[in-house]
Amino acid sequence: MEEVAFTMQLKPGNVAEYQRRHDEIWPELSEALEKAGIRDYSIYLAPESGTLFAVQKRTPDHTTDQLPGLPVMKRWWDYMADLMDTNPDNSPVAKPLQRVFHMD
Ligand code: RM4
Repeated sequence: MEEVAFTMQLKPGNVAEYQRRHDEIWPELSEALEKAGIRDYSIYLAPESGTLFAVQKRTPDHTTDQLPGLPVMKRWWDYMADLMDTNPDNSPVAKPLQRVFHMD
């Protein structure tokens, strides 16, 4: 499985609400992410900057490129848009990270 990592950005003052919404993540969204081939997905917060660091594994046959077209993904991004830096379509601004070290 490939592993990808990227950053997203939380707007100031939204940590508790961001945490709450993820604690109550919609089961249909988790299911859609899983169905798209995402596994072992974590998001970490750098509290001093509000930068979110996401890391996830993807199955070899993943279909994550189709996620932006799914109604449940769009609804979730609309719902989260007040808390995060977003693109014009309300998807979060996600900046890919380059792996510079790995140890098994
Ligand atoms: C995030 C953001 C991501 C989504 C996760 C579950 O805060 O919306 O796109 O994958 O929630």
